[in-house]
Amino acid sequence: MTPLKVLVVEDNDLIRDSFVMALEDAGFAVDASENGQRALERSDLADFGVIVSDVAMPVLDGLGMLKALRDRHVAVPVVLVTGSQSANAAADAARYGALLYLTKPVNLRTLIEVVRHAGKLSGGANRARSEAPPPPPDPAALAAEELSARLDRAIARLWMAFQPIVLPTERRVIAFEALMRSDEPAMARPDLILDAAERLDRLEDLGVAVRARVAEALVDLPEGSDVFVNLHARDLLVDGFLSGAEPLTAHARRVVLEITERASLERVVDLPSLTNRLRAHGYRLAIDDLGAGYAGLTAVAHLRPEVVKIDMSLVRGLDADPVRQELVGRLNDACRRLGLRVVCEGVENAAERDALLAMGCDCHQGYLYAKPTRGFPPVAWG
Ligand code: G
Ligand code: MN
Repeated sequence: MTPLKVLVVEDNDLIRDSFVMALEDAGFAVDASENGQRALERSDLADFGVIVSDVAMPVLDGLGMLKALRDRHVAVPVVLVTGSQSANAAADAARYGALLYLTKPVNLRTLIEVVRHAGKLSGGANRARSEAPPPPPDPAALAAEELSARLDRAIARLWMAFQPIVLPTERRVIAFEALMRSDEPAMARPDLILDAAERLDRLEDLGVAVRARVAEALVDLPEGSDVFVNLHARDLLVDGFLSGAEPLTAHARRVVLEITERASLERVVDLPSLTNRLRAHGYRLAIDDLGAGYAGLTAVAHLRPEVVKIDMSLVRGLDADPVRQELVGRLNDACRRLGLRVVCEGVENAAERDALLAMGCDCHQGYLYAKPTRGFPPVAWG
């Protein structure tokens, strides 16, 4: 397999060299330019599968370069690296389709991971469309069109299932998590919808539709309970999200925004100011799936959430597993000392429930109590 070609655009020699070396060591074919203008002048620009670019550079900065690329309809994934913290830059970057935002100092392992991910999205090839004649219809392109039509249908037939989050000892429902579902048969599973939206770069459309459906359902949200809404990284950067245009904002005091995956947070520049603004509206924040995949402890340090949700992979079979007990117990203790609410996800049977309660984990979600369904399902207290 030919290695993915990566262009590093960075004016600082030391940083540029360290990026180039790390990416070369990871097996990429790497070249470098010292600012955005130099990068745009390259005759081989169309050959790169991923561009990693600094934001602040002399002559032409990263956002200027990104805008010029998009004006030329060059769709190569761009990973921006910034030292300065500016929410406007983040919004601009999102508008011009930057794939990801990393803040300095950049962890080189993270950089490699992000470039690898970006390379998968580009298919390793730059798609320069403006100068080139229209490509012949190939099967992959037709598949994209079909996928897009399916996603349209899935969004048109989108609805929200709700699953209770409970305090079993008090037999009290404190909230419902909203989970995306669709009646489009080709996209019955939420991961298929998310996957399509991500591949087609239409996460924003999907997020807007989801939050509109949640806002509609809130009319019937039982008294005294809140709603947990899953959010994708990019949703935070949408212009309207913090403005009156966001339908959830009117209900923000009853809304907990669940955020997952590490890249979500790294994409967002000036996270503290963003989360402050969200909180000023009344939103609370949760780290979803803690302990799974990328949702690590640093997410708690970064986001300072009000709620953490312990992933069901740590809950499964915990009653018979001293390692899971130790991990969940310690996590629960640490989070509670920080004043956070801890929700244990995916509680499926009475043995798991009782073991959790014995460890002081009092807030549960899972099939044992109710499966996600249309409307707000009743709880089986057992
Ligand atoms: O990533 P997140 O935690 O938002 O995912 C929630 C998903 O977990 C939903 O799709 C929901 O249907 C599923 N789920 C909820 N409770 C349980 C459970 O007890 N067991 C299993 N296996 N899945 C669950
Ligand atoms: Mn969730």
